[in-house]
Amino acid sequence: TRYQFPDGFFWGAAASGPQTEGVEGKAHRSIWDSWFAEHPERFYQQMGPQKVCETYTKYKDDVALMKGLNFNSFRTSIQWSRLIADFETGEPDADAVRFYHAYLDEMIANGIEPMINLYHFDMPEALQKKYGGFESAKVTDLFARFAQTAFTLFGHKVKYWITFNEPIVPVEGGYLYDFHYPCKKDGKLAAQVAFNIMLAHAKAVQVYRQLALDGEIGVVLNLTPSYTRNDSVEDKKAAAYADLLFNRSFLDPLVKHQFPKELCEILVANKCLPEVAKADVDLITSSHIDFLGVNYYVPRRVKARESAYTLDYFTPEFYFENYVNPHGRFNPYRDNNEILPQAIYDIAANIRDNYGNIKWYLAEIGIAMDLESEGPVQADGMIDDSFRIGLMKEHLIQLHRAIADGANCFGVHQWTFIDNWSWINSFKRRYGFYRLDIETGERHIKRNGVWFKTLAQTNQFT
Ligand code: BGP
Repeated sequence: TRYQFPDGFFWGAAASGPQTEGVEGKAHRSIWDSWFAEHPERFYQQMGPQKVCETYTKYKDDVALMKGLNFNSFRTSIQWSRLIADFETGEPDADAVRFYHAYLDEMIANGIEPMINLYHFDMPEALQKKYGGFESAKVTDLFARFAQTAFTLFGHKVKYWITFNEPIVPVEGGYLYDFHYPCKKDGKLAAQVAFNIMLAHAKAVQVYRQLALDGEIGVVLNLTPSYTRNDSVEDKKAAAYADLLFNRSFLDPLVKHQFPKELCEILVANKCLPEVAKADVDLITSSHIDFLGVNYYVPRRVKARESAYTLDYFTPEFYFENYVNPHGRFNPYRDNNEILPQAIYDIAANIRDNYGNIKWYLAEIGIAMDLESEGPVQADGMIDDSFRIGLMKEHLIQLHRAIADGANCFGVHQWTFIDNWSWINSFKRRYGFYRLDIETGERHIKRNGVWFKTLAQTNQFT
């Protein structure tokens, strides 16, 4: 069978500033730079965001590699802690302005549409220390100022803006669990931060509308569907809770213009309702996005809670238990990563049926391979990730079917372009089209990169 995608379909990759640029020329530190400096032991092999793939100096060669893979689009992020010299006024740093202009110009000159995100987990250290980051409503204004600076500087060349990538992740990582700084484990604070992130998003969208630029603005959400053991009422309820807390918490306010009533009830019942001004709620629910980005990696498996909840503060797991599907298909290169291509179809159907069929793209799809750089290498020296090609195909077949059934999807970006540094996992899990040799900084194409090159050129695969 031949799977043909709609004309003008976006093909490319996603990455982020903090995971690729390196620290050279950077005006300020982000919480990742400072957390690593203070606690290197929290990071896999004690490798931090200091020496990553060094896009800051290698961007020209890298854009040539993108073009070599026939990308017509690419997402990265502008780092708040690089672009802005003065966080209170939003005044930019001259060197950062030069760098981002040069990088964007290079993409555009090579026929690659830049999609630019403003926040990829990277709160400036100074704002975390002074105000508690998004714990404070003040920082939502400073974010809007940063956004204004970025839109004003680059808004005539960037046509696709994204306010936040996976906004729920810093909430989970930093305020429910402990895989992002500041590791506070406080349900009420988590709800406050989530609300303030939505407020920051809405303020940035407002600024963008006021500037009346010729482009679009959206948000990227990780919409992991929840699947149950069986059709029992209890399990179905558990899945509905997981969906409410992890997906609808951001999706409903930002796309459907409403905070789910059930969510507010849960927050009240658990004494986690944040303090909010009516005007801020209205700003969030009246703001509208032009497109949605969706990240998908693995399905969530939940069941009704069977054991007692033991944490002394609120987390979503109060309402369900995660479990490993005994009949699941698993990624042999990464423990406990279930493979479920069908989830792509389910996500698409949900957006089509419940979210006004808003225009969306698959902003990250990634097949993780642990320690891949030590894995199967072919005689020509190329990493043999044909496993990844097979899985990409299976997921894309589901997307193709969804489009045939009316999904309003305009593109696919793989996570990621060149193996990049990934938060506390550092370089453990690899995802790139290109293998990065950490010692030398050299980039080597993998089998999947060769396959994608034809896909992006022909807009189809068999
Ligand atoms: C997404 C993030 C990316 C990237 C990816 C892989 O959630 O948007 O920034 O990190 O996941 O993550 P990991 O390396 O943790 O598997």
